[in-house]
Amino acid sequence: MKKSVLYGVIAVLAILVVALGAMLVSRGGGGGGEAATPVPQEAGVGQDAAAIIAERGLTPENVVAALKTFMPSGQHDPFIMFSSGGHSGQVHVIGVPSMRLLRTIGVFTPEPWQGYGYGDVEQEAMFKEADPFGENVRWGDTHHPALSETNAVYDGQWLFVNDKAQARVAVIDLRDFETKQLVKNPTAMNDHGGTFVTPNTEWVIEGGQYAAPPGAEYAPIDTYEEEWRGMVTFWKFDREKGRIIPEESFALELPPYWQDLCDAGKLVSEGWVFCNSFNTEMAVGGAGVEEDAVPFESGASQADMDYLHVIDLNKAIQVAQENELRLNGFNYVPLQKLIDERVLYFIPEPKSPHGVDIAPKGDFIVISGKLDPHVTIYSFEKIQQAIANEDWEVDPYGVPVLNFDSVVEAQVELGLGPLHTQFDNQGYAYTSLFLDSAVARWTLGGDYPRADEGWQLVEKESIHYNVGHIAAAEGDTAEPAGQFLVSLNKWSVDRFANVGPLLPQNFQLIDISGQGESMQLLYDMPIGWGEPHYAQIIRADRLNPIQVYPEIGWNPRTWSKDPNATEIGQERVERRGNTVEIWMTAVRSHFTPERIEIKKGDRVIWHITNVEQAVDATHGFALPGYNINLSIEPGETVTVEFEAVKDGVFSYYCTEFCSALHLEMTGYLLVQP
Ligand code: K7E
Ligand code: CUA
Repeated sequence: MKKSVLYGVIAVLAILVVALGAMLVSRGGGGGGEAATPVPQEAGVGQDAAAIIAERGLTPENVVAALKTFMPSGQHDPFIMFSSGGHSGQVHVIGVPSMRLLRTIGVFTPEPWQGYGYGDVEQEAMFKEADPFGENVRWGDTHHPALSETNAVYDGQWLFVNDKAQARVAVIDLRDFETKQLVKNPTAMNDHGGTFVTPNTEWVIEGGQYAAPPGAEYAPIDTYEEEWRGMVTFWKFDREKGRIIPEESFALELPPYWQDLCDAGKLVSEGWVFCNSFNTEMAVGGAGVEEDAVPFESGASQADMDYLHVIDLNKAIQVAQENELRLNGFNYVPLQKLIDERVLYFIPEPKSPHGVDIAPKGDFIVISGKLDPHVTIYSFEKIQQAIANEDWEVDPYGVPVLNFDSVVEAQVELGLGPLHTQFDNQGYAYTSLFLDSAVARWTLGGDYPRADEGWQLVEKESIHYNVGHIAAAEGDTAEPAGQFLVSLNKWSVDRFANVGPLLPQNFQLIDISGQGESMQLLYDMPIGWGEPHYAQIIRADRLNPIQVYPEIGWNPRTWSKDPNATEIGQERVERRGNTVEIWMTAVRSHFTPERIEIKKGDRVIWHITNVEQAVDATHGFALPGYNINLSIEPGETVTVEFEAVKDGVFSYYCTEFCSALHLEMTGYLLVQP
């Protein structure tokens, strides 16, 4: 719809609403304030917009909000959001502004619809390679998705995400939206400050969280200051291969402060990395059991300042290349080296900070102290000055601590519990306020469009409730798009129908497009799959995924034709000793072969090729009793391997309703005793 037409419709509807006058029940803003009207809908209310508005008691704001999010059937969203799935271990792909869930990407947790983690030999190998310390872990706690960037702008090619629980990083290919690699960090048990990418995606940053003895070894708690350590890891990403190269990656040994989020410098600050930390008090907990112990929540919150870690990445790379120390086989650069070679600096930051976010031009670093009502803004230029002037003291480990007053640019009082900041294209920054349950909008100084207004709070929009991250469209890049912001709220309390005591989280869509106008809450989306943390929103036209694999018999892992690709007419079953190998095709509406006779104890290698080239013509393959479940997209070849440990008759069948004769798309595996 053309903008002028859209505004025309909005105007007409608004006039109708006003004309209806006393018939209307005013219920506050567009979704904010009180709960939505409980009036049951009658299907027969008809085509008359004014009658529907009256019947439902909608306000003009409600109507405008509905128009702004509505996508007529067949129309696509202009933005796509990649949201962490929290402890679902997955990534979720959502259209903005319609807030329609487009798909789930299986990442750290098996996902049945995609046949992810149910027999595909290459996926099994991928999971095994990243198994933490030999355990078969099949879930993850995804926190921060990171889209690949070129010149600090999303390029739509790759997506990374971390698993906080097990310190793992995943590589997702945005050609087919599939997970292609999982890596386990051998130096740590858990992480948090990842993933973030450098402006050209050479490095994927994975910051640590809870300090521990390096390599997840044992050391007594009274050795905390000497033996326990924090870390930040830089994973080398090879764009050509589309893989992280562990042999070229490295970790930095850090003091046992609890490193939290990181962000990579860009443009003027390219080559530098910023990570914050809390518990620089080095509290060791123990409340409730140990005498005289102080619980973490107060022990880690005593000091007024913690340390922003400032890392010279180019120097770090150099030092890592010369470093010989390996921890569990992984390049691990000792803290003393970082001090001697001037890789690492600290800056005091108030108070138990959480988010660190770099402004679009790379010139300012914004810190939110959870226990401080301000955001603190540091100037990259001043940081460089302070380093050049050696304007520092040292921390107990000998790391230079730059003088706070020398590097701070501004502090803006926003409210209670500031956490994370995003940016738009109008000179505004946005910060989530957890305790206030609000999103604050404030102006950036420097040479941003609203610099003449100074660094100051403009307005706050209430959200429901307890916002963690916020995601603005391309709002952490060098070219923010503005327009929309999603507030990722932890609690929904009364926003949705009661579904029992485990409540969904609430994604609230906010319109931030108004020039000098207020933000407007547009839409609530319940999230019933785990607790998302961060999300990134990319312009849809930057993505260019395939719809059908390029050739029949494609292997999505190697991104080439599979040696076991099978064409129609080449299907066969071969036996070598007690190994049975099957080359099968799938097409609407049959598998070939449809009967396979083997013996108990046989080793089975089974290749299936979907020979379709039609868009959306996916076939599933379920083999009950053997825990095998595949999704074979058009053109794909998948291989499963198993031992026929159970005799009997097993019906394999297609799980995707692919045609009128889909139910006939089946066959028998006969396993002789
Ligand atoms: Cu604030 Cu893991 Cu980024 Cu949750 S984190 S909210
Ligand atoms: Cu193939 Cu149903």
